[in-house]
Amino acid sequence: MKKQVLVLAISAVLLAACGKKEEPVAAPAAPAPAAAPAAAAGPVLDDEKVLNIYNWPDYITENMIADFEKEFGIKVNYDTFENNEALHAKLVAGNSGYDIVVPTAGFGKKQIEGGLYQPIDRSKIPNYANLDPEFMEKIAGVDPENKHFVPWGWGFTTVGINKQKVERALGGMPMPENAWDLVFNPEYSSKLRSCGIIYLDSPSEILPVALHYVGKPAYSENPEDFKAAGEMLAKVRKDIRLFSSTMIDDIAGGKGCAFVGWSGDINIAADRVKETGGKDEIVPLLPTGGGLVFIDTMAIPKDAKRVNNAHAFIDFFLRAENGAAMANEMNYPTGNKAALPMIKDEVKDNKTIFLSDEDTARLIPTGGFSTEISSVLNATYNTFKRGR
Ligand code: SPD
Repeated sequence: MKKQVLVLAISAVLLAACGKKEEPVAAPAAPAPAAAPAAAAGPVLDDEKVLNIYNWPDYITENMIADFEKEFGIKVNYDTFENNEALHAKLVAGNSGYDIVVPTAGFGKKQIEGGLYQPIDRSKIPNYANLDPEFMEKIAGVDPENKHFVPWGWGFTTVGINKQKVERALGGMPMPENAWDLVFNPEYSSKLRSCGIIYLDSPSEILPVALHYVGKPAYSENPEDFKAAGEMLAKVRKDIRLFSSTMIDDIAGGKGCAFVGWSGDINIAADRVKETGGKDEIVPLLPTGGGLVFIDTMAIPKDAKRVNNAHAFIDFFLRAENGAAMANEMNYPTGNKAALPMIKDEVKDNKTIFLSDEDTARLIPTGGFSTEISSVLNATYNTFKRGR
């Protein structure tokens, strides 16, 4: 597949984001003619030179915040959350103090519907034009007309392995055809128990892939499906060493050999092992049973106080060079089409960052659970994690 269109290719699997077909989204608004002189003079900023951002851990390039602070004279307070549930609780409680938060699009659909975000003002974001319109069309599946969400990064939840450790632990048993067997099938997980299995720690991360593995819709709304997923998970519970949504150091430090984790994070751990001269190969696998797509997005909470500063940061993030840095440094592409020529060949050629057509076709589309099924989702996960 041509590298330049790899980001576009992912679009095909994102379509089912909310199970309905959306009208094509209008091309991003071009900056109004009158905006040109203002842009040259710099964006409008709030009197208070502060910006509070709430994002996932290990999800921003090294210099992004410092560069923004220097250029705009704004002090950025940057906090992190480990799962969508934690972000959701903050938003629902209100007065979070954050000016930009980074929900996963499918999960964030109900936050839009609940009025927790204010619309983005595209006239304040000239670099919005850098975004790939086809990619934005897919986000419109959860955010009609792209009113609230601006892409941060995307990837997929998958099985990662420490190849040498897994091979040793399997002791001659061949790798399964479907990599999910390593973490969901007791025949394999019982063998990997000794070298350590790590799972992401949240209901909305584990249940979609577990549901899919047992042949149910990843975002099922049927309590019976959760029962089936819960029964499967109960059988492997004793083999899981650690639940963590910040597993990069644990992977690189050898605390586990098989992981249910995010593609980019597993690649970051792989880079870290190489940088420190480690010999083990850390690999995010591309399961024949599919990885689960996610798209994380920037949004402005409805009660945000520094809305102009938030727009200035979103515009800064959407610069082509910053989009490229997200892929080059963090192993997460961003939906920024203008960034593609600046992405390093070694990153473009990594088939676990920019997937082949065949692997793309196998991805499980992104989505979200309704508020109604949340109690079943949480109860299934908590019962599994408690182990009884
Ligand atoms: N290093 C953090 C990467 C954040 C990934 N967000 C994943 C959301 C999946 N539902």
